[in-house]
Amino acid sequence: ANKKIGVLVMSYGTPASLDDVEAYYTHIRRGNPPSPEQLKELKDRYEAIVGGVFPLRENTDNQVAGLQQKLNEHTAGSDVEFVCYQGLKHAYPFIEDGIEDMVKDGITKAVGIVLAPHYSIMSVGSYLKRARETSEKHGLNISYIESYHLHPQLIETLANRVNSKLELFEETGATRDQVRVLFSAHSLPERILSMGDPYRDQLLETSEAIAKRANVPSWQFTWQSAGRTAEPWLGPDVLDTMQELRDEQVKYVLVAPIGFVSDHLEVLYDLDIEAQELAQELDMRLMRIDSLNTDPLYMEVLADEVIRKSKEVH
Ligand code: FEC
Repeated sequence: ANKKIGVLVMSYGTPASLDDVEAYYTHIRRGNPPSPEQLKELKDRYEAIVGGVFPLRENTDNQVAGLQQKLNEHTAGSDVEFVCYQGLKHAYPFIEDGIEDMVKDGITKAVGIVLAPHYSIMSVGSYLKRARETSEKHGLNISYIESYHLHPQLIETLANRVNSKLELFEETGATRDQVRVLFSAHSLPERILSMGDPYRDQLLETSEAIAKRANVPSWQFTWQSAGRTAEPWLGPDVLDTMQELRDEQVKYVLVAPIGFVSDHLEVLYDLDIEAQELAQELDMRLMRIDSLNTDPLYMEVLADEVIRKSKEVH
């Protein structure tokens, strides 16, 4: 291959060890260290998910390797070669490191994609801002995929996951319309709405498309994992939604965290531990769809977006 195209694959990042949680948390808080209580609370949550292992690191590594492999399959025999680099938002290798590694390797053209399908100025927008600043400094020609929340294969694989859990409910005696499907995503501060941010609308579009494709009779959208800051965050939170569903006599709930693509703290703790505990208290049966991780269809979505975008980089 004589045309090398760099692919900056961006993801949230996770600490390397429990000792690293303080530095990670301080980075998320834009340089403000957490109080000892806040730090303990976060460390406790990490310890609760599989004894302090940080699954997001391995999942991101595997996703990047999976995308590289899919891209190689697509370009076999052509003169183009894609080379993936990781760039993390809050951990090493940072977004800036990923770009600098490309430049060191002599790459002049690149595509950037985030392992999160929905655009918000506060999520994907901030990844792209940092990538742009660093690539401009180095004269790297790079184009970005901003969102892919309605990619047909993304909808297909998420609909399959919803369906297989609905079938599991049916096997245990519930009818399909007795199960309320809760599509969820990471909350953000409410002020994004007055900024005209597309995040909420894109999440609703993904939810609707999955519900239609999987023939989901009963669903709604809810937020989760809101930050611990003073300003108002988008609601209702999943835990409040579950309380409301109890009042509506809903007994079966399937949560589908469509804003996330991996198993990590916000899924393994916030849903599998915290929401699951509440479900027990409310005498509710709660299941969640499997995370995408290295799902071949998800790898195909990423490869398709990267290849399409690479044609715009001259
Ligand atoms: O498993 C892991 O180690 C990391 C799990 C993790 C993911 C994730 C994804 C998103 N976040 C988003 C927005 C915010 C905003 C704040 C914020 C704070 C935290 C904290 C932890 C954390 N986030 Fe996160 N997020 C993950 C983890 N997040 C830990 C700090 C403690 C806490 O508040 O719970 C608030 C920052 C501030 O104080 O100003 C805002 C969004 C996503 C989904 C999109 C993406 O993946 O980029 C949006 C995974």
